[in-house]
Amino acid sequence: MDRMFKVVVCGPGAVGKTALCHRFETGKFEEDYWPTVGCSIYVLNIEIRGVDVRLVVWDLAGQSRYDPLRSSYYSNAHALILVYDVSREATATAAGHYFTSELSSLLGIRCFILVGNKTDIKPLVSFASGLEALIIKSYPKRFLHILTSAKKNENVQTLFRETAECLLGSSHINAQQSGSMW
Ligand SMILES: Nc1nc2c(ncn2[C@@H]2O[C@H](COP(=O)(O)OP(=O)(O)OP(=O)(O)O)[C@@H](O)[C@H]2O)c(=O)[nH]1
Ligand SMILES: [Mg+2]
Repeated sequence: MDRMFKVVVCGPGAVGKTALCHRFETGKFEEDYWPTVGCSIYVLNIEIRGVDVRLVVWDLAGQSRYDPLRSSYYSNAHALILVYDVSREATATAAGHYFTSELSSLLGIRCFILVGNKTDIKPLVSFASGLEALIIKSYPKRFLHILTSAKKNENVQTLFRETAECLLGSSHINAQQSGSMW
């Protein structure tokens, strides 16, 4: 194993954090909602141009009853993936609150990926520019915004591969500038 990184996936409840991890790991999608209890760990192995990258992904519970627990999970994270649901504007607002209260001043974050999930329900998102601007202020050179559908398996590979690329320091998001991609 060449390189190993800790990646934390967070965001409000029922936006599809677990579905994205599960889709990447197993290729499957679960229609039923089974809220994560505390935190689940996924170990995702990705090969990037001959380098084996192991992402140890901490998939955090988003329901508000877990708010007091979450801060303990962020320590030593290399990358953050913040997920909202493109079909529910309130989840972008909630993601903004997450960002301000928990994520804006973490140390050691090399890559920040904002994810709008559920594009199979609503293909474009019109309300996330404020959230983008907020995050870019704290992570100007390490930010990417990706739209996904765990259900249709759209951009899920891209999400985790770009995360691995960024962590290796070889991604365009590190080398040049932040931007949106979908
Ligand atoms: N249509 C659609 N539904 C999705 C998608 N991703 C997840 N879902 C559904 O949304 C619900 C919540 O998905 P989860 O992955 O459990 O959500 P979560 O963000 O992990 O939720 P917590 O663990 O409570 O924080 C489930 O019913 C999923 O089937 C998607 O891309 N499209
Ligand atoms: Mg979950």
